[in-house]
Amino acid sequence: MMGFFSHSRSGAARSAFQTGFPMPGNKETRQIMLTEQQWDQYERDGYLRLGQVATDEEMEALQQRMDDIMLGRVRYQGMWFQLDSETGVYSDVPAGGQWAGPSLSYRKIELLERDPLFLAYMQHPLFREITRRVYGENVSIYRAMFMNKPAGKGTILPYHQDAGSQWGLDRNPKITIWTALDDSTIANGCVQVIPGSHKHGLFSDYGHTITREQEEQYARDEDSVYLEAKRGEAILLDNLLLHRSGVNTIDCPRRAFSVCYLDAATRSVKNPERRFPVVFGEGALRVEDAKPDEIAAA
Ligand SMILES: O=C(O)CCC(=O)C(=O)O
Repeated sequence: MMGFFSHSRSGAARSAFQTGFPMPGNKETRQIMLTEQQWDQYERDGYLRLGQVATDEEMEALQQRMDDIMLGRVRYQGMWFQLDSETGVYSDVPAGGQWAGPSLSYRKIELLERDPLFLAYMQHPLFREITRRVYGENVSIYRAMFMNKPAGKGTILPYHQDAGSQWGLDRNPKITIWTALDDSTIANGCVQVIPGSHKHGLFSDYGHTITREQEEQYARDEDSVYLEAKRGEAILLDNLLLHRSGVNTIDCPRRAFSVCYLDAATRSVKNPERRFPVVFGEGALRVEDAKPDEIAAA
């Protein structure tokens, strides 16, 4: 782990500044706080481009690690895997579960907080500042998720919100930070959003996807924005923002890493004993404790 995201160790702030956070207009300005203007923009649109938070080398290591996890070269007990559909149709996505053998056709993988590289990334000082402003000192995660549109494949993800009773929480999550692990374009199924749609609140208590009528009224194509992003670009999303993504029509994958942060006081209504992994504040996971259960010999 030495040398990778060393901000998570003490001495860290210096490395984080070296890692850099290029903001629009001034690539030399190292910034780990958002300006009030950026917060206003986020509140207006429901999303905010954060720029590239990690270095190119760090991004390459995350890409490589993702492939290693999919191919079974690096294994974690209990990590959750879901293969992509064969048809591109959302209702055909197979149920998830254990690793199902080496394949680059996984659609979703969760529990990436068990991996030291991904844990270090999600604990970046900028994300610390953002989550502090939204939730305060103690922050957990609902999920740390790989979202993949495999080369020439992918499944249409219909417009939805990331909140509502199906999440089974005693309060709705507020923010997600989505990071492109590859250049993300219209051709390979980038995320598409309806700016400002978070202001409508939750479309149904059930949350998640919306009805055809709601889509016609609130998610018109002409009001949507494709969030094309360069590899490494991170985007802050309000969990109530309507968003979707399409299929990948090119022969390179469109991989992404999406972390939904929670107030650490959030509890599961189905299982009040359940504790969500804490990433900032009291009892936060430590990168040095995150270790693969198995690393296959090269
Ligand atoms: O990456 C995608 O295609 C969709 C991501 C998404 O829905 C999420 O991060 O909540």
